[in-house]
Amino acid sequence: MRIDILTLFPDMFQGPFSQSIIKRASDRDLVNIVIHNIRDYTHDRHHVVDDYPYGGGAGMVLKPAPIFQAVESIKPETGHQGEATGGGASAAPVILLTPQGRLFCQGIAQEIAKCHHLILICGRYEGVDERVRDYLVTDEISIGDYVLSGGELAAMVIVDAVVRLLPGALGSDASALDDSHATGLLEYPHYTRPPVYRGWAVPEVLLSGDHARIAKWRREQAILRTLRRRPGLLEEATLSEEERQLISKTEQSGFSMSSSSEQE
Ligand code: 6GU
Repeated sequence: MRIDILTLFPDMFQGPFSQSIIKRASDRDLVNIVIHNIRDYTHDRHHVVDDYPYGGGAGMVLKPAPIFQAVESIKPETGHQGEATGGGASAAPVILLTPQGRLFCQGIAQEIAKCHHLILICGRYEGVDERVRDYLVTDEISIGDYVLSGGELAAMVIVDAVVRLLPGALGSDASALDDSHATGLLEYPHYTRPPVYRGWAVPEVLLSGDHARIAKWRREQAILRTLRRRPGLLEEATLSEEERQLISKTEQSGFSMSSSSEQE
């Protein structure tokens, strides 16, 4: 997968992208992340990227030309513009990171992880000239209902969530399957040695070696944790009849029953 990121602050990406999963995925050529400074696509002497808003008002607006030029210089380079793609592979999505975008979630991460090529534009200042939205961008994404100073941190969040889904990016491909949200549920509790720490014991079932019992316990814990912390998520989750009964019973008992650690 190739990811091009357009930003006015390329240095912000150096730390996060040179560590951990993203670093390993880059080293293994699972992903090629290319950071572009929007300022490099200006042609005037002072490399001006922003200007006053028409109609007045506070703040500056990112000019359209450098952003269009950056995207157009990337597309032919990667052979996606107007190219016959031989079925399936479509042009690279051009995603603007903005608080006005659709809300990012695991489903969108999975959708993006299927792309061969992706272009992310980090908005800044008061905004971006609307013609970038109207004639260049194919999607707008926000990472939550709060305002960041720019799209850079959002781009890092999205790249992290997407890259860890690429086959081979994690130590074991199984590890992403149980993640919180991957199943539509929050994750079950984890324990490691020692079996008793400061008098607090690991749930007995996990030491039993009975894999079927362990799987059942984990699934129940995931459901109960989701019910208590994020009940809205259960509306979308795929649950068995038995699991729906567990939920009703827990709700009827005023959430007091617990099959061990899920008491909070
Ligand atoms: Cl994508 N950008 C900015 N500036 N703020 C945000 C955001 C994006 N997502 C949430 N807040």
